Amino acid sequence: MIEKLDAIGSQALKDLETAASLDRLEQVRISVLGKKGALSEVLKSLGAVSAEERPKIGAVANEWKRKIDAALELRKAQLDKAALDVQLAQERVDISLPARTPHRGALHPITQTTQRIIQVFSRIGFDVVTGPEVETDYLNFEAANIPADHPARDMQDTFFMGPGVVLRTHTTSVQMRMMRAQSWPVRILCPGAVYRSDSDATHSPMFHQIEGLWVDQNVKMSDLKGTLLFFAQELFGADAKIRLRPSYFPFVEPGAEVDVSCFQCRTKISPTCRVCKGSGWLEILGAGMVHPRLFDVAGYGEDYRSKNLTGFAFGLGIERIAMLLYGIPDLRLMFQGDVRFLNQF
Ligand code: FA5
Repeated sequence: MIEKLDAIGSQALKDLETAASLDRLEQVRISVLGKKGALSEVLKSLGAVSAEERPKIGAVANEWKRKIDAALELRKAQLDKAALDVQLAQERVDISLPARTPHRGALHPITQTTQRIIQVFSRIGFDVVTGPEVETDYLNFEAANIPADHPARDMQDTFFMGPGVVLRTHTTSVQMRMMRAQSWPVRILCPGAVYRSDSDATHSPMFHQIEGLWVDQNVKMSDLKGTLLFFAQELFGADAKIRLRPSYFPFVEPGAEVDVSCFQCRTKISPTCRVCKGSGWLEILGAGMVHPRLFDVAGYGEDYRSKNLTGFAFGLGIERIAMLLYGIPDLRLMFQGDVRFLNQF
């Protein structure tokens, strides 16, 4: 029986050594060690052997089983490695091929402009706050001194969401929210999207504004002028000038439109300048001193009357500033998602 085991064992080792595939390896394993394999069959007949012989034969069988397992393991590792080598050779990457140029993204001009404006005002102590785009008619209009029958409502063609609810037409609504929610002093900057039924090369139904509000004791019109001059010079250059023209906004008194000197014309106004159309000035925002009625709505009325509480506010269109800063001729380009346009920023 020992001879038989030796014959099976050495044949198995030979077969394993020459097995050329994992399938063949498995076949050899089953034929020797499987339930009906040659080695197993011999072990099954062990019962017929004398008790004396049995441990010897058992030991020989176990030794062969160990050798065959080891040989199986070794050959499997060799075949696995060979298969991996073939796969690696097939999948070899040619690193000498020229690479595809990655597309570089950039922040949208509206985002860049917003960030630049926020940077300027945060240097003089303005905190950024935001509010909802779907707003009550009350906070968008009534609280800002624009009652339902007020002709000023026509200045901002409104999208109504339902009774008493609008898409905010300006960021002045955030001013009103903040003042009602907290006590003075207030020095805030409110950026965000606003909506009006309006569409042409310089007007979009959705656009962005930044509102500024400073409320404290003895805030004066000259503080407003100084703040806006600082802003204009930071954004458009140290030689920028501003001028205030009287204007009407129901939530300020007095109110003004603010122009910045044309940064294209610089020292001499050119009658053919495409930026300022020869006027030398560019309108950039609306501003004024907070209307006393707003202080009543905010609950600041008594301090306004007894503690000389005053304030200024201003509101600007971010697309308009971006158009000026980057020389963008049509506002609609900013909303079309055309990468040829966006790549330039
Ligand atoms: C206002 O919205 C006032 N709330 C601003 C203000 C705040 C004045 C505080 C005084 C005190 P106006 O309607 O002018 O003002 O809009 C402000 C700016 O938004 C405009 O100068 C313009 O640059 C921009 N704007 C207005 N309508 C559009 C539009 N449809 N598309 C793009 N920009 C617009």
